[in-house]
Amino acid sequence: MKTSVCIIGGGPSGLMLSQLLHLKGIDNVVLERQSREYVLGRIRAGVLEHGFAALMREAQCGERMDREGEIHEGFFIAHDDRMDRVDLHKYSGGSSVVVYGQTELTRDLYEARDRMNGQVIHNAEDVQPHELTSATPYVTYRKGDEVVRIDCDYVIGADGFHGVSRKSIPKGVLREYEKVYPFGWLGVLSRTKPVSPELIYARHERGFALCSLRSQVLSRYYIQVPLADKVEDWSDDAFWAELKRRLPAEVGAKMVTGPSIEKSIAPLRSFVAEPMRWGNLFLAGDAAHIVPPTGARGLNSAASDIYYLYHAMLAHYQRGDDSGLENYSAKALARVWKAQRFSWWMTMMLHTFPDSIEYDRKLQDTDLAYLFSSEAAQRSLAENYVGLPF
Ligand code: RFL
Ligand code: PHB
Repeated sequence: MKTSVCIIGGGPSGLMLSQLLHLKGIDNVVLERQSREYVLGRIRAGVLEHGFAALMREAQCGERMDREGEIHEGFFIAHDDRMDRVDLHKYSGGSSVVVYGQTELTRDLYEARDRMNGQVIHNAEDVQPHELTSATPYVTYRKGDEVVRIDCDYVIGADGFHGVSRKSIPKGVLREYEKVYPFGWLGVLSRTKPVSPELIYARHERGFALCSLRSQVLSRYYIQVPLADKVEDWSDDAFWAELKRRLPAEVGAKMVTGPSIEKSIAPLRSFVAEPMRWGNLFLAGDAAHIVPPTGARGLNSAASDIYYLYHAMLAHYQRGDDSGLENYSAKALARVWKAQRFSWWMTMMLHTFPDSIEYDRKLQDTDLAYLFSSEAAQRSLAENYVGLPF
């Protein structure tokens, strides 16, 4: 098989790039290890910055997002039994975020790829890129007993943190920066009315909590848990009781509880791989960087990678201009590190650290006190949360 761009990974990053390139007549194939049902069963991001929403529209996939997604112009930070509101709209110069689940967005991208007869190959086993520094790279995968070879100009590694693409960059070239946090988030999805129309990030001595939502009838809640905890350790009743304890009393009292329809634990990690290009391999999204979910930046950092790659590929195929491809890694990493900084800061300010000393906790108190006493600090939070320009 021959194509221009072979994209490894059919998550939001890979599908979005595939759709954008196809709309401009650039031939591509997506190889996904899992089935479509499996990919759509993962409950992940809920908050999209306006830049991501704009890219969805450009990919002609924004219709349902614009109809069903909710525009949020602010969120709350709960602490010390009170709630302070961050006015995103006011402090970001009129911007906002869209609350629309990653599951729905991925479904929209799959449907768009189907409509255009895009090539998305599921259950592709043993995907392996080859000859990445040559002018004729190729990717192989196995389907049953058959090994299929795809010759291409470029390989895109959009295969997430555990993918194969990053691992094909030689150890002497790849530099990895990582910070692992000593806790995870236990998330519950439930068919209940959300406790608040806007998100609540809660700092509490028992641990962080987050009240989020997917719609007015579907709630998404998280609590910080020790890394050793297992999902089976947490009954629904125990989850709701702990969540309520970590919220201001008046919020906890209003909480509507119900059976969980999904429950999972995600460990928190900050990670960056440099460079994001090696020969004709380009990394994008979680394959190259991970943030703790506290700042809602993960998928949004993938969006800027895709935006830069898309424009670099257009310049190459339409005008023979390779400057975008040459600059991709440096340009993407500059924005990636800003998302790292913001997510790290939100995480440090709002979580309870098992080995913290009283001095650390005083600094956390002061961080919050400063935030809500300074318009400049709220402006800084808001511009990062709605997304720095691409
Ligand atoms: P994905 O989604 O991991 O997709 C990669 C795809 O590649 C496939 N794959 C392979 N395919 C072929 N061959 C191989 N060898 C392969 N290895 C893997 C995988 O099956 C998969 O389908 O990466 P992508 O596309 O870069 O998208 C990244 C986002 O998924 C991620 O950044 C966000 O979910 C992070 N995130 C959030 N981001 C936000 O912007 N806002 C949020 O509110 C937000 N909340 C979250 C989050 C992530 C969370 N978890 C579970 C980590 C909340 C949580 C709890
Ligand atoms: C979510 O709704 O899953 C969500 C929202 C905001 C975050 C992280 C996760 O910061």
